[in-house]
Amino acid sequence: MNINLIGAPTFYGADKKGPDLAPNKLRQLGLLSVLNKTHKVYDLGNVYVPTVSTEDKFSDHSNVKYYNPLMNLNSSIAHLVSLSLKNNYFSLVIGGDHSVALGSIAGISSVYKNFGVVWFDAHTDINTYKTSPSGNFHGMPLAYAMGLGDNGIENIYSHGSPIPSKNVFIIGARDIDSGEREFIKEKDLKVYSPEYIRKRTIKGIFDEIMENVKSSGIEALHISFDLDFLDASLVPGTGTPVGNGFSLEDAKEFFSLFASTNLVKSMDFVEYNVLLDKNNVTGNLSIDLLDHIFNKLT
Ligand code: DIR
Ligand code: MN
Ligand code: MN
Ligand code: MN
Repeated sequence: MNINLIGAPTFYGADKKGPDLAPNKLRQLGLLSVLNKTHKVYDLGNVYVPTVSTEDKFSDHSNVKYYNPLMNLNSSIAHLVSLSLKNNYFSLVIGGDHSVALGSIAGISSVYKNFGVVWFDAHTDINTYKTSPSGNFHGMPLAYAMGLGDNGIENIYSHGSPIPSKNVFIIGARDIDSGEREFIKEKDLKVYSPEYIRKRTIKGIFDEIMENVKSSGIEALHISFDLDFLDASLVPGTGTPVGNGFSLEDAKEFFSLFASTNLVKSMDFVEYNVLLDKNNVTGNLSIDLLDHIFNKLT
């Protein structure tokens, strides 16, 4: 297939430097040659992110850091993702922190009427400005994508619309804030905890999700992969690592299964913090995982 590679070099959503360096670092570590093994890759470069001083982080919104630059970045991402999908190109967005997923989802929503989001993460990222304990945008993108909190998806991209909560599947969450727990209950969100996954097996979870996908008539899937889905011991180079997570083999098993559906049209790979990494272990692991994923996708 044809792939558009889109770098989204920001740390603003995490308020911790390092993820902004990830797209170029992954290119250095061989990302293009891995993708080119089985696909034709067009590297569109990195989307422009303006420099904003730390004193100005709350200047656009009293509860959300770097609100305007992140909404603008997401608007650009949405535009590129939309163009990619309309031309039948796979969209691969390399963060950056997880705030950039809002742009992907907004872009997809302008092309597919009924699509699903599979969110691999130790967190659920469904805080709003009202519930967020940190004010960090990377804890909020799924909420914005579902139309919770401020206008998010409706504002950043004129053709985008909120994704219904029944089309969202969150895999691996184990560090969930109290406001997020309320949303999960209220919206009856499908959140698969490590305990539940281990009990039901990875294939069992996949089958459960695919039953929902089929009964909802979902025509495309977006995978949003936060590196902290993996166990903290495996990923020193991520900003908010959490224990009781998954192995690289677990992640590969999930990806092989989702790839086999032929429904995956786009992906985010986020939260690789280059400055926190030790001897490139997280960087090299990322390349290994991306190699596996894109070998399976056809
Ligand atoms: C926490 C941490 N739930 C917050 N979130 C994330 O700040 O909202 N860490 N996404 O990766
Ligand atoms: Mn996340
Ligand atoms: Mn996370
Ligand atoms: Mn946390």
